[in-house]
Amino acid sequence: MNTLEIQTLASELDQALLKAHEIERLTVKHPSLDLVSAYHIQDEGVRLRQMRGEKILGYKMGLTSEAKIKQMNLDQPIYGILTDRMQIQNGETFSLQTMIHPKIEPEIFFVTDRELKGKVSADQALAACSQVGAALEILDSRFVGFKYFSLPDVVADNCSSSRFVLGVGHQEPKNIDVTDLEITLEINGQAAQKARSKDVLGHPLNSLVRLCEILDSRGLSLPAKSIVLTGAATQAVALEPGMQVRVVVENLGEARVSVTRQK
Ligand code: OOG
Ligand code: MG
Repeated sequence: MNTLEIQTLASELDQALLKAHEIERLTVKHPSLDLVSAYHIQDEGVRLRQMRGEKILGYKMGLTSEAKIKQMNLDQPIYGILTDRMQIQNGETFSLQTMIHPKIEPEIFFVTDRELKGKVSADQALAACSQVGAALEILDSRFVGFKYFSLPDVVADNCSSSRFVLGVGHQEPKNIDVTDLEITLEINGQAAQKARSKDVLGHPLNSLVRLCEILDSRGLSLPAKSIVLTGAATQAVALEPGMQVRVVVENLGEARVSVTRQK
């Protein structure tokens, strides 16, 4: 795909994001869109956000658990970018007004202290991290009906990212074994989804390993001080006005957020 096509598709997605209207998935008109071009469209979309003053805070991995692979019918880990304007503070109430068809899902996050370059092992990833905790991710797809049948569509759309919330009670990764912790997503005080941290690629650190692999294959590295969402271990749940949502991860604390009653 040439530069002009990449810019045009990135700008269509960017307008859909800004105006909160859905568009047809890209592969309807561009069936040969591949992952390489899809990441270029994502890069261009991030550049448009940076031109509006947004700062990159980190990365989100997607499709790292069976539950998500089944829900979305897509089968390969992918990444998107997180910016400062996507962050909601823990405990905040926010409105769905700027979103099309939002969903929410529980996540485990890490923060890196040092750059991770090239292929890295889970131990090297662990040694480079200074925080691990509970997070919520709010997804929104710019595509009609939150449906797409190909990875390139979702990668181009910055992996359906919309907002994220980092929790309280996070730990220093070297002080805690995060292999097999219970993760609970509560909606209005009731458990709605449950999973275990090992459901994320066998261990959430493997998500960082995969992220570094994908970045390396693109000639990039994972910068120091990056937030990384490792991918939901459960299915995402549709967000409705008035909902109160909380994630609790055993030994890693919790994150919560509320949605305003009016859309
Ligand atoms: C893609 C994003 C997936 C996750 O945690 O697996 C994701 C989607 O579900 O639309 O964020
Ligand atoms: Mg996610």
